[in-house]
Order: sequence, then C-alpha cells, then structure tokens
Amino acid sequence: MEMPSVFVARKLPEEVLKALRTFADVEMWDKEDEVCPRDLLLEKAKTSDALLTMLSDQVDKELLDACEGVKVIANLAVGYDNVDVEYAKEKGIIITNTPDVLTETTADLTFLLLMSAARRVTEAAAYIKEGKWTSWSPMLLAGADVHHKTIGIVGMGNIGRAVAKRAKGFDMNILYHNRSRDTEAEESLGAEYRSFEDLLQASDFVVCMTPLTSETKGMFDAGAFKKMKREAIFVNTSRGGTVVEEDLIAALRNGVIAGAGLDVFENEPIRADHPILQLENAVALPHIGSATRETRFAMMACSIENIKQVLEGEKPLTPVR
Ligand code: 8YV
Repeated sequence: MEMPSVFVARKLPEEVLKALRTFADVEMWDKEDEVCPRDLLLEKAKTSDALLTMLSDQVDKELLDACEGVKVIANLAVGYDNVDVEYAKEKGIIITNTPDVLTETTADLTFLLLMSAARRVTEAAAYIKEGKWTSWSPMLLAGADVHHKTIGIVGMGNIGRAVAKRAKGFDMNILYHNRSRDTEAEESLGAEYRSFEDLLQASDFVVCMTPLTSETKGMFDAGAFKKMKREAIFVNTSRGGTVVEEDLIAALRNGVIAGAGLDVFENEPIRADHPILQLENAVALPHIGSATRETRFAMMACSIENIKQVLEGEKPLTPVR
C-alpha cells in the first residue's frame, strides 16, 4: 500500500526521521541554516498529505490555498502566529503545535536571561576575556539583586506559570497580568493580579510571556517603558512583535529602563549590526528558548505523533483550536 507523503520544511535529525518513515514517505528541505524556499513549500503543499513547518514558514492564505490534499500541518513550536488558523479551519486543514513539552525549558531560559541582565553576565564575560580584569574594586560590574525583588509576568499561561514557580524559589514578589485571572497561580504561587499599567509601575523585572496576537502586538512601546521603574529590567522570550523595538532601544539607550534580556526580535534573525547588539545593557540570544536536546526531540516527537494520528484518521494530540 502506498504510504502518505509528508514534507518537512527543515532538516530533522536522522533518528527522528526514522519514526516518520515508519508510516510516511518523507521529503525534506535539508539545508541546516536556510529557510525552506517559499516556492518549494508551495509546490510541496500541492502534492503532500501533511506538512511539518517551522515558525519561519508563513502558513498563510496563499500556502493554505496551495494545499490540495494536505490534512494536517504540524508547526514545530508552541506559538502559531505564523499560521492563519482561521483560514486553515475554513479549509478543513488541521493545525497542531507543540505545547507542554517546552514549558520548563523555556522558563529556564527566561530566568537565565533575567539573571544575566541583572548580574551583567555578558558584560562581565567580555570584560575578563578582553583582559580588562586587572584588579578588584568595590563597584566593579555591580548588578542588581534578583531575590526578594518584584517580578511582573505579562501572560500567565503555562510558561508564565513556570517562570512564576522559579521566581517563588527566589522569594520574589510575583505580579501578573493576563486576559483572565489565574486563581491557581494566585493560590499556589501567591501571584497577584495587576492591570498592565500597575504591573509596569511596580515591577523590578517585567517579563513578557504573552503570545503574539493583534491585541498584544506592540504593547511594549515608549509609553509602557516610561511607566516602568528606571531600574527595571525587561525580559522577552515570547515574541519580538509584542515590542516596538525602536522604543525599547531608545529606552535602553536613554536610561528610561536599566536593562533587557531578549531571546526574540521583531524581525528574526537579527544581524551583527543590529542596534540592540551595540547596547551594553541588553543581553541578546538567537531565539533559543526551547533549544535543549531533550526538548527539541520532544517537540519533534510531538509533531510527528500529531501527523501520524491525523493520517491514520485519529484525533491529533495537540491541535490548535
Ligand atoms: C522555538 C518557540 O524555539 O515554540 C515556540 O513558539 O518560539 C520556540 O520554542 C521555535 O519556535 C522553533 O520553531
């Protein structure tokens, strides 16, 4: 019997492909560092039964219209702001994502960025590497304490809650803002609900954990940074589009806020001449929130299981509703 065809838009490790090949004919864009060319993705959409896409692939109307026999598109990420979910629904194409498996890993990196910005880790690492460490002095590379400070989490989903759990371990005062109240986080973590403005004003660390939607796009703008404390550190591991990057750069440059830890940017990837990389008070990483071996394998396994379930006529594990 002929096996269904699956097109994978980025090179996957061989052991993962093996699982996919047990139930499908697999074709794959196999250049490690290059996004799958749009024309190829459009062409494969015509002939495949399933697609495995990345955040960098636009699953928009054009792509969905090109799908002739595609039953499922498994997006290798928890976020799906690259997907026109409503239009996929209209076309009867199932979209899946990879929630849960990356929650703790992304929360770890969020905390790492928060602490790196607070304790000026990248500056300090560069300082020692450049041979500048000639003596000890009382205020050399003095940063800010994290413990007992106030963290404000904007977006209390699974990852937000996992960040709050870590903050509790540091005896932090936890504030959050969300579309709806999270009574569980309030009871178990002592998190306090605040309006967006109140949270900005009261937090030492403002952490953006909200998905990118039409409501959250650009919510961290000049006005928001102005409301924050001058000592505040802004951390973003969700989506760069929630921030007006120009305003963030100006706020960091002009001392409106003290620092930032960023894993995501408005237009990724950013290049070495990006203004954010010229700032000493910003720690920047190349969107590696979920990038551990364990978690990336779990995300790939989740996507493959979703594809398998749908192609076998079953319900997917983690559909985007
Ligand atoms: C991934 C992410 O690193 O899951 C998401 O939404 O942003 C990250 O986990 C990335 O999206 C991989 O495609």
